[in-house]
Amino acid sequence: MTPRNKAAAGRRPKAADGASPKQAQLALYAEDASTQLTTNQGLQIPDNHNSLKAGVRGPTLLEDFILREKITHFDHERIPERAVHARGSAAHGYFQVYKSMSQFTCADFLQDPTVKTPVFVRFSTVAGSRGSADTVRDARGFAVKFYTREGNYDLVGNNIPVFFIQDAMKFPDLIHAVKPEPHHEMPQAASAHDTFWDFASLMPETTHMLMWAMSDRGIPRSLRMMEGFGVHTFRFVNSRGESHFVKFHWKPKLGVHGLAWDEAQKIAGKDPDFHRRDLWEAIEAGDFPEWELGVQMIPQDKEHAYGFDLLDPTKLIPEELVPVQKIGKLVLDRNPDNFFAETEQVAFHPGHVVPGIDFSNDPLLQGRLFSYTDTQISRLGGANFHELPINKAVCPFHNFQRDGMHRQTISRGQVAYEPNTLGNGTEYRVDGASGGFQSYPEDLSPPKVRRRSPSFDDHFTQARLFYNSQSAPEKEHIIAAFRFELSKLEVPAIRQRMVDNLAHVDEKLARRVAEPLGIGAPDAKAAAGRPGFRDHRMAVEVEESPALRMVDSGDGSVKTRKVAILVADGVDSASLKPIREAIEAAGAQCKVVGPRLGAVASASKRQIEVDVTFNNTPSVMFDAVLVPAGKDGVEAMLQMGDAVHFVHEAFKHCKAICVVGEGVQLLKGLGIDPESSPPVGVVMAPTPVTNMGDATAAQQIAQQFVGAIAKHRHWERPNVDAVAA
Ligand code: HDE
Repeated sequence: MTPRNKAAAGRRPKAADGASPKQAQLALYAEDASTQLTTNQGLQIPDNHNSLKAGVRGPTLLEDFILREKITHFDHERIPERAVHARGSAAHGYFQVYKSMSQFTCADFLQDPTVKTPVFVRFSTVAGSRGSADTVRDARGFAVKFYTREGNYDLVGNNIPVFFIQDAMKFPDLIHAVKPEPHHEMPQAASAHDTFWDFASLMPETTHMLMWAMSDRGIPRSLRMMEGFGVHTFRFVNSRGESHFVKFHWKPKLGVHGLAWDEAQKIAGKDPDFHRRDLWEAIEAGDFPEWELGVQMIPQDKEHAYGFDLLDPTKLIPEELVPVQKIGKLVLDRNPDNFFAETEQVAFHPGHVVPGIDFSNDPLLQGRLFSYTDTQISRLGGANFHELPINKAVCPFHNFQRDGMHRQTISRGQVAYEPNTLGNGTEYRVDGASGGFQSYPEDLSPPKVRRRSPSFDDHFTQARLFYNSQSAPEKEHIIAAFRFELSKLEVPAIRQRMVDNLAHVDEKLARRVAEPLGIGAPDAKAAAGRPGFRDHRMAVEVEESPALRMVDSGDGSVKTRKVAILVADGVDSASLKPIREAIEAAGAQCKVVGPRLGAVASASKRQIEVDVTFNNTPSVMFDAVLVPAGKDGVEAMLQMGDAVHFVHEAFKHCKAICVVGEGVQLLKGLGIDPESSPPVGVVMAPTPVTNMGDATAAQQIAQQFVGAIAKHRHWERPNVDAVAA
């Protein structure tokens, strides 16, 4: 064990030390590294370097069962990756309700505020393979497994509250269109290719989710800084059998933040594990990510009170119409012990529900209820995947399902059927009289039809609502993202169809998107004439919803933000100290970035330890940059392309920057006049402060910098596109 692993292992709860029921259960399956090697049958292995041969230079003998066992196991180490959401990262934690929700649902885990329900949460991208990069433009999965006392409940959601399609029938088409193209398997983990936009442009019901995917929601800064949504309308049912429709929301404590697109693409190369690492490191450091569970509830008899259909998964319920009530919190406080056993083998399913939570007739949800068990059977090699430790319920479970691949349970006795009298000697019958999960007895008198409801026929009003609700820079990001994606298409007719559709969201948006694409002006009429087009406009109930934008979200704290402190021989260490202390006191994390590992010498000949280099950890790994004073140090950095690029790139990506004294020289070339007021998000400390005789002035500078970091990004910073970085 490395010292770090040892420390982590020491910290992790074992079965006996008050761990959650799930941790206690998992501990039964855990094993620690051992110094002795055996075969799978327990036979000690005498030599783990040499196979059994006929003479030292002779051929290997078939008899070598030790070699065969080892190679055979290796040959079968891989399982199929998930058909979608293959790339994921997960963590353990708990959920705690704030107060009893018994008025609305009888779900046991939503009753008692003193109960901590263990959870396992897996975040994912959708389109990419298991080894693809984290920061690609995509929706993110947000799947929560609650190990409740009534069985497992899975809330299998996304970070976008609506979906591309309205009916499960179209899911395989959608996924085939977005995945790498079948003839050459390109591009990986990207929607910027012809087949995706061909499909999207022919299916205007995708428009609303496209707006979200092209916004900064598609490139989250961190898994810890994104919202989650159950997407579909579900039902809460209370003990009197009364039903409320419910939409689920996860609201992150750290706010909702995105990357710059240029930054996201660079990170995909510099650190493809960016989100996975960020989640892992935050939990290891004790900065446990936290979300609040929010619900929007609608009484059963108000089902038709809104202009949109609650069953349509391309629609959200504006928070201005139905407020989100926060009912509990989710905390992730423990990394998995083994990626494969936990993150890879976990099997979610929207049909894993508990009494008090039920489905709506959303046709996308209805299709999902079939798909998830089905897919696990091939992915996890049979019908017994519920017995895998990570999937196993913490409450007792029992039925007469038997046998199958990899069965673990040893079911005792003669009886494997119901009703029976032989099991325990008295008649045993399950007839619905003794509780358990009761489906909501919805009144249905349907004709059997294969048709879309006309109430699903407005494809643009909420896309427009989303667009209108964005701040000016966020609108620009959406336009830029559409331009990027559509510019990658080889077939101009697809670009044209797409902008024709966008004209139904917003004329100006469509025109701006079309400008650099080498196509004609957007033609709304042409779009309206195409098959599949539906624009039966619903009443506009909300014109603008501030809850849909990301700017200014969060509690204004800088907790866990990453700040780079640039150094070289000759920087002024005295000017760094008070600013660094203030940043760290506010909860941000500093790393000293220098030209080489080891240490540099400050102007006053103090040693400054370097954590990472300009070259191995570039500016895209940080949220903010601090450039100290010190003539010689700054001179040295000006000679280093990587150091200059670091600052220019951070500027281009609208990050908070603090330059002290001569450090301002590193902004040279950005057209910034040190004498005039600095650009938004840039804090300039005048030279006297660098001498740091004046502690109050230093404090003020530090506080300004912390304030700038808390804003996350200064998207309104002008002319960043002109920066060559
Ligand atoms: Fe999924 N989805 N999905 N999905 N989905 C899967 O199940 C599917 C949909 C979501 O971390 C698969 O175990 C169909 C919406 C997440 O393990 C598969 C339809 C939402 C995850 C599947 C949808 C999701 C999956 C692949 C349309 C947001 C990852 C592997 C009818 C509410 C869970 C697996 C994890 C995974 C099918 C639509 C979220 C193939 C058929 C809408 C977060 O069964």
